Amino acid sequence: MRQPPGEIEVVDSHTEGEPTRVVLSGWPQPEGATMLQRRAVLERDHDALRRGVVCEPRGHDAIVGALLTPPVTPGAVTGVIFFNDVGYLGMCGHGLIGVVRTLQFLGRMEIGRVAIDTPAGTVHADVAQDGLVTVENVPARLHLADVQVEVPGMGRVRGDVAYGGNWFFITELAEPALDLTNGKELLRVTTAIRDALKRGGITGDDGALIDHVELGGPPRREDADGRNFVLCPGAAYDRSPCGTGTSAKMASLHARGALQAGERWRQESITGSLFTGWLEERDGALVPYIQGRAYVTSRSTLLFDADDPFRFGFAPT
Ligand code: PYC
Repeated sequence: MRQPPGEIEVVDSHTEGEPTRVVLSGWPQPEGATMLQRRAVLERDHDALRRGVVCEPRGHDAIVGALLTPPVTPGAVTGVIFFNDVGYLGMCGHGLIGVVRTLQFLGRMEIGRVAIDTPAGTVHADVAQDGLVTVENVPARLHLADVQVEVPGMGRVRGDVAYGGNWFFITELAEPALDLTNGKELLRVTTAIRDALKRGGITGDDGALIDHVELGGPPRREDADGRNFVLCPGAAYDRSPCGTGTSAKMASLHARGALQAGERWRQESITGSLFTGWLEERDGALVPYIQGRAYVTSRSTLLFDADDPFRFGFAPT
């Protein structure tokens, strides 16, 4: 483990309820010519810092961290590697909206469109005068339709495996209802599904772990088309409608003929917040767009006291 820094400067925000912690300084930059190489370095050498920034006692399991790195493609404004209570992500839709609002808050970005490098590829974000952010994500696709997985205590669950910057299993269950008061039960059943997918060897491309499970259901808001509950890779659920999850969901709907290119899909989250999404067909790929809002909530300095036995955090589950 490298010598830890004494201080890490961060800006916190939330995007439609889901928190993002952007690391501005104090974290040693990972080496690597590509974002994937840099993420591998973080996984290998910097995992204690990941826990120290997002896990308890400084954070909690719903926080997504975002380490800013120098860009790797010409014209990109920054690179970003997202991380959470258990590891590192390919892309993060809510997190990207948080990053651009943070850059704007810091005076590092104007209104308009920017390119940002992520391990999943280069994405774009457009910030409007009123703060609405539109993310142009990496291409999304349906990978496996109507997969069946045997889940202990639940029987056979059928769903789609789709990619939207992360890997998702997308399904609907008769119960529990997609209600915040059922949060613990929803976490239990989606975790059981995720474990069963792993046991059953059901994966994304090249054996990629399906680490997000997305339950869909009817909307409660009049301006929404569907409501969701999304289990994130660790112990938390997404408080926002999940940008990469909405991208994957739209690819699944599109493959079933239930969403045309350009048609709006308004995705409500378990907390009642909303993303508006749509797909664009480009060179044989489906490019998802996600619109939402983020708000900066604090700017602070995390202190790493060498005598603190919990300075590198811990994940309770
Ligand atoms: O918005 O893509 C997203 C996301 C992934 C995990 C948490 N949020």
